[in-house]
Parts: sequence; C-alpha cells; structure tokens
Amino acid sequence: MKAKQLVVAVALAWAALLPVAKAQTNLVSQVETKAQHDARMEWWREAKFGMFIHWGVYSVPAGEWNGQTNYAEWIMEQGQIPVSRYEQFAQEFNPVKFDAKMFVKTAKGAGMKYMVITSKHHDGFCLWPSALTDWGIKSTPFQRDPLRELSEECRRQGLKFCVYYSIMDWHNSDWGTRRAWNDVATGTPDMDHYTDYMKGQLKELITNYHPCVLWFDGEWESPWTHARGVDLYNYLRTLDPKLIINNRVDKARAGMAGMSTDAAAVGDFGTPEQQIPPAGFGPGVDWESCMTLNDHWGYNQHDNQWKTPATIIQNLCDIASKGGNYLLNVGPTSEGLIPPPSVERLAEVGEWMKVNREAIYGSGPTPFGAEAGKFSGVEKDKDGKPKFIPAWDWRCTSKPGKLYVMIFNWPVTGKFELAGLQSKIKRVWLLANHKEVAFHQTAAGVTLDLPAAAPDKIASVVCIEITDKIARVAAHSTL
Ligand code: FHN
Repeated sequence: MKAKQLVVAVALAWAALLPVAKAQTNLVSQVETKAQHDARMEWWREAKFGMFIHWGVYSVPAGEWNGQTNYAEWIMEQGQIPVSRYEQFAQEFNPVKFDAKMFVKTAKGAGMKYMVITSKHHDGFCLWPSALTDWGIKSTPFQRDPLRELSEECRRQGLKFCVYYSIMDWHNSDWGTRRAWNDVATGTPDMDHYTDYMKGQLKELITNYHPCVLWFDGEWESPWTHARGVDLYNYLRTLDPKLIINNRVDKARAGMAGMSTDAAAVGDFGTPEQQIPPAGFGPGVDWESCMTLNDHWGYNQHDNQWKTPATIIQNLCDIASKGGNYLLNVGPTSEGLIPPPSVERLAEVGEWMKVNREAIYGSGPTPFGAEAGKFSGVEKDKDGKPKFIPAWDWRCTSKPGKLYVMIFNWPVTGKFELAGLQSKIKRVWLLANHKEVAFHQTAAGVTLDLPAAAPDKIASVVCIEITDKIARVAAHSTL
C-alpha cells in the first residue's frame, strides 16, 4: 500500500472511532451524574503526565533467552518457557537497590503527577505479598513490599499512586486460554473461579494501597467478556467510588488505537498505545497515550533505542494539545534501578516542565484543529526572497482566557502567523522569560513578531492572553 493510501486508511480508521468515542459512556455512569464524573476525573485531567512502570520477575532474564535478545515482559510467552522453569527466576529476583524515594523523585522531577506500576503482568507474578497465591514477591529473597513502599512514598511526595493489573494470567490454572508450556497448571480452567481470584486480589490492592487508578490490560483473549468487564467495573467502583478505571477492563478497545468502539463499554478513559491520535475526541472523552522510552516495556539489557528528550517533550505537547494524558514508561532492572538513560531523559523533560508546566497541567485542547499544528508554506527570507519553509511544527493548548502556542521550529523570519483567531488579544509573552511579544491582529488572524532566538531548543511557548474565556477561531482556518 502506497504511503498516501496508508495515511488515508489510518485516518479513516480513526475517523470511524470518533462518533462512538464521543458517545462513550459506561453503565455505572447512568447512576453517576456528569458533575460527579467530572469531579472524579478532575485530578487526572489536571495531571496530564504520568510514569508507567513495568517491573517484575521478567527483569531477571532482562530480555535474553535461548540466544534471543529481543524479549522483555513477554519472555515466557514468546520464549515458550515452561512455567516451572520461569518460576525459578523468582529465586534470582532480589532488587536490593530498589528505593521508592528515588522512583518517586525521578517521576516528580520529570513533572509527572502520577505513577502506574504493574502489580501483576501477564505472567501472573504479584509484586505485592498477595494472600491468594505464592507466585509473587513473597517467594523471592526480597522480603519487602514494593507496592507499599511506593504507595507511601507517593503520598509523601504528592504523587497519585496507581496500579496496572493484567486480566490475562499465563500462570494461573483457571485462566481460560492455558498455554501448552504451563507445566504447573492443574485441573481445567474455570473462569468463574479465576474472576473470584481477580476480585480478591484487586480488593487486596485497593484495601492495602488505595490506588487512584486501576489500569487493566490483557483483556483481549476470549475468556474475558464484556459482561465480566461490566461486572468487575461495577464491583470495583463500589469498593472505591473515587477509583478511576481505564477502558481495558472491558472488551471494546480498538487494538493499539486504544479507544472503545462500543458506546456501552465501561471504562473511564481510552488507552492509545505507542501512538498519538491524529486529533482529540472532543469534550468529555478522556484518553491517555502510553509509550515506552525505548522499544520495550519491561527491562531489556540490550535495548538502547532511547527516545530523545525532544521527542518526549514534543509528544507531551502534541498529546496535551489534543486533550490527552501522556503515560511514559520505565522498565527497572532486577536490582531495582531505573536504567540511567531513562533517568537522564526524564530529568531533561523536567527542566522543560519547570519553565513551561503552565502550558501543560490542567490545559485543554487546541481551538485550531489538530492539523493547524503542521504548517508548511512559503515565507520571505531577510532579503524578501520567497523561501519554502519546512513543515512548521507547533501545537497549542488552551485555558480560560489563554492560549499556549508551543513552537517546535522557530520561524527564521521571526514572523509567526496564527490564522483564524477572532478573540481579541490582550497581551502576548514568552513563557520562558515573560518578555512581551509584539503582535499585529486583523480579522484574518494574528502575526506574532518573535525575537530572533528561540527561548528553548525543543519547544518554545508563547502565551496569548485573550479577552474571551474560550478562544473564538474562524472555522476551517487554513493553517
Ligand atoms: O501486552 C501488554 C504489554 O506487555 C504492555 O504491558 C502494554 C502496555 O500498555 N500493554 C499490552 C500490549 O497492548
């Protein structure tokens, strides 16, 4: 398929999601008013940026098995490792260098406001001492409780503590699709029994660690059903009415695009994975793009394909400009350390956030339409000669009475055209140094006279203060 055809196909696929995504509701919301739902989602919508942590016994092989080196958290499945052999990794899981203070400090330093850690991934290994199974941290030399240490440290440092929980469980005898290499399973799978086990474990997690979000995953195999998802969502919301639950508790996720394709699906936010949707989904449809920092979720000792700070920061701006949250992953080692390249990149993102966080936290989507962020055209150079400019990359977020234009490639002429803005402008300034920016506004839009040097090499933020609470923009502005 030619590139252009592919682009059209992807756009059509996303467009098909829009009507349903807009209409996305959940059954419990029929008893939860919009005001109550908005109040429950408020901190999450304000937070915008969180740390994902994929950590478990799979960090012991660290991606390597039988001469292959590209595994990670799926190593049991992809390597078809007999479960009895995989269980032996637990004897080597002793993360003595784990320090919850450092984990939380790293997240907070990056400007992240919440943390989602894998309490149990598809391998069934429990990162907390569950009373319902021996397969977990309590059967390792590490006789501590990482979830308790992290949940308490998050509370101390003001981060929201959240947990990931996999519905699919390759280790549990009752999970419906048993693997041929599960040589420790007994009896025949019983999904009612397995659902009771899940509910018991989830009650342990809620009671002991009070997570603010339950981030489900592993919902796609046939033993899990929409009915079971609705029942589980309702059960959990009765245990903790403030709990936020993602859409992977149900069965309607459109693959990695992540948005639910069924208006009756339960779940409080959509979960695009390793991608950013071409546009937002309008008011009331919450979503969060989750991404790795390199190419693996779990620790892989050979993977040095790290995203640059520029990619991370510009992803954050892009996602926020479309009304979404960004959940960025770290994969700690079996010693309990976040890999240094992750720590370094997150520290650089934090430096940018120290200056520009106002444009991200609590921001709303761009009023200009997602495509406005990609402008390519012709401009005059300093001698007045027409000069093709590369596709400008800029995004915009909004707050009542303010627009935040985040410019990735600073215009060489210093002129930045923002067509279509009809709201009267009160003031324009650079977020980095609060220096005023001259502007010229006509009915067609506004031209900003930017200083020669961009305040930031990755994304410079221009704040535009407008008289209207909500920006008025001409429909179909052609930028
Ligand atoms: O299979 C998992 C994968 O290991 C990882 O946890 C990602 C993160 O969202 N979720 C699933 C793939 O969609």
